[in-house]
Amino acid sequence: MSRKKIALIGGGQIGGVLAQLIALKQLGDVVLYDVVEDLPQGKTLDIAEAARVNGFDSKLTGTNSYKDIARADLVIITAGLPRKPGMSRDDLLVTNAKIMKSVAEGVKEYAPKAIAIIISNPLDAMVTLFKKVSGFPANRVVGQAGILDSSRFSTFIAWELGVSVKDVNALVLGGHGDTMVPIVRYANVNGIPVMELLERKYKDKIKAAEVMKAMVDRTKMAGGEVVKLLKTGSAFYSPAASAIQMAEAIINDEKRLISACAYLNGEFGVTGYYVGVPVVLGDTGVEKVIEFSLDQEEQALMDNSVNAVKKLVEDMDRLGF
Ligand code: TXD
Repeated sequence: MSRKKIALIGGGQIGGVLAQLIALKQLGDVVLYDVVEDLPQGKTLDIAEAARVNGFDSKLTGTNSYKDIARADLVIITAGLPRKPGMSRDDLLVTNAKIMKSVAEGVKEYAPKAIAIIISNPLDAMVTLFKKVSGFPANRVVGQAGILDSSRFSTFIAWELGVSVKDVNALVLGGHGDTMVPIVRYANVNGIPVMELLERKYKDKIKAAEVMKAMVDRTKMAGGEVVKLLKTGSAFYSPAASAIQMAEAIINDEKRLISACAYLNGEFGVTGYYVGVPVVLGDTGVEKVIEFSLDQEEQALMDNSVNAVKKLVEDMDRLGF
């Protein structure tokens, strides 16, 4: 059996970590594409030269030509600028939309059967644009945000409760922006509701609610917190790790139920937009969107987040993308 071919479009911070993780996990052979000359060649050479030490056989190729992504099974797209301190993800719209349009054209021409995972920001709009320009069916175009946002929320809960994050399940839905929706009601540690654990810890419902609100707020702002510290770019280790979980689910047909930016056809009251929702990921891409009942408050937060996504997509349309 030959290895899967995984094309990474964008060889910056996230692209580099993606290439390394794919090799370490032997998920497939990597083609790293970037517009900057020599950059992808240099990164892949560096990673490949550690093959003996890390013990992998994956092949890594760096390129500035779309021809080299021909017939890729999976394409992971990080092309585009990251935020600088003080910027919102939405501030990247115009620059990154131009880049995403050219990427979608390249992928459409050379890897028309691939499944595409989009990472570039503003995420929900970039996924929408890739789908529009590539003409790929909706199940083969998915965005990464929900795994990372959910992982951030889970991490803060684990720190607060002093338990292993491996036992924490906490889902974040909605757009990948400041309006994202951490689902508090179902957050649990091995099935035990987080709110109950907080109430027992603080012996005070109001204090427990305040602690949860602080974790929810930190989750929503977590990307910005890293940007502020790094000063020259945004988070890259955790977004790469999150996209790799999606790549593994697709390549190994794992049917993982995770939060991802998927096309909605009436689910959660939304039609015709890409938004973060629970999906089942397998070897055909998004196999199912999983719906569950939101309570009134959650639905209001979801509606607010969907409206923010709609506004961004409308702005993009108005700008002619
Ligand atoms: O969870 C998430 N979805 C995210 C998304 C979490 C964090 C950051 N996220 C976004 O990913 C971020 O806001 C950016 O839009 C992307 C990529 O972030 P990264 O940190 O990897 O940015 P870099 O290091 O600047 O890398 C971007 C690369 C860089 O090497 C450019 O030369 C390249 O993109 N680039 C292009 N590649 C291909 N084609 C074109 N046209 C192009 N233009 C620039």
